[in-house]
Amino acid sequence: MSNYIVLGGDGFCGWPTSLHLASLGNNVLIIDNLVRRSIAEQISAPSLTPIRSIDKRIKAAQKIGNISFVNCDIAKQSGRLKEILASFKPDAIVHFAEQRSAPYSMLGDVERKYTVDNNVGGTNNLFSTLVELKMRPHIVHLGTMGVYGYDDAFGEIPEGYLDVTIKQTNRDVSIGYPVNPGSIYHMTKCLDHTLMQFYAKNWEFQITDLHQGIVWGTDTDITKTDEDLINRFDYDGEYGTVLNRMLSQAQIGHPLTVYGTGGQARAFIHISDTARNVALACENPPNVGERVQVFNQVSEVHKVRDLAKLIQEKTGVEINYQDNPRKEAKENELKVSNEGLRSLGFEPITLADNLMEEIEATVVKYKDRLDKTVIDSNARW
Ligand code: USQ
Repeated sequence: MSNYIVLGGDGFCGWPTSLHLASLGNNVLIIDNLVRRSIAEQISAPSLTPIRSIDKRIKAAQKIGNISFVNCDIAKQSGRLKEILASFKPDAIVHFAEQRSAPYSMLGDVERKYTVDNNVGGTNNLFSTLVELKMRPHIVHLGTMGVYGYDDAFGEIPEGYLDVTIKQTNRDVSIGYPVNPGSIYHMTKCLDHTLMQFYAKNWEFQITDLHQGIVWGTDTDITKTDEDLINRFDYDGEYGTVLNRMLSQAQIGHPLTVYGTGGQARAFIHISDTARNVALACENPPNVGERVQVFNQVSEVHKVRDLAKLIQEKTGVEINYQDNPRKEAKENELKVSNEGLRSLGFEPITLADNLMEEIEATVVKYKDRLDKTVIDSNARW
């Protein structure tokens, strides 16, 4: 049994991951400031599923395993974070505690500053506090595929590092993949990565950065077992991710909101695989003194319009190709390696596994809670 802290363990990925880690017999402490809930209120876009209060969640989760919760803002409450770390003595810390919406980060001045201060400040506070405490738990950070940009300029996207030959010296070296963020949010994950390389080099931290694709689904085998464990489901213009959004739109006959031509190719992963892969990553740290270990946490690549067509075939709903509110390539090709996690036993769930029906059933069940007025995104860049 290991002691695991999950920063941001009340969120969409953090909650099912915390449950999974506890179900494996680990002692799990969730640290969260519940900001995802307050942002949802602020933008009037609560989860489609009626997620329970954190107290009710934790009470139900204790039937699954050893799991507890502390309210702390890691970006602002360094002193409190230090006390918690010193007393819990984690073997590994999973770091989800970041503002994770690209459109939200592009809404305006307040959101840009908040996203950078919260994400980069929180990551730095975590590492700096651990240096002070002379503690070196394995840090598993949730990064994003968006750090690479989404193109095939260098062929298949490798896991964090690119093998190149330096023209001037004719030497073969492995360098960090050139970053190419497409939003303030994605940029913070690039900054986090640089920060972590320094902490790994200077203070010999063992760090794994998981470059995750777009997560779809809502339930895992565990969240399904009890209504009090239900996971959040976002469909709004800022926090809903594309596949979940379109699946919910189809259920209410709302034309599918494809931005531009829908020629954007992106990598996808099911929420159950997020939870399982984080556990695999926790159990497999890099060696002390190694550079940051990067795994691409992705299952399959699809173009947005192909997903829309798939949903249209199943439901007959219209597709609305609308002006793209984002600055991104109209069309791109994408190939991604996921060799690292596969070598540890990852067997991806794919769209072909019929789990889209499960999401449809969830949407039908909570259809009355769906507010059409929050479907459109307010962000433009
Ligand atoms: N898109 C549409 N219609 C919509 C919503 C999105 O066509 O209604 C398009 C976007 O233009 C974009 C693609 O779908 O090309 C993906 O958009 P998204 O909102 O599903 O995902 P994104 O903003 O990239 O961010 C999400 C998560 C983020 C994570 C990232 C992984 O919110 O936390 O890091 O996916 S990745 O995209 O691989 O970088």
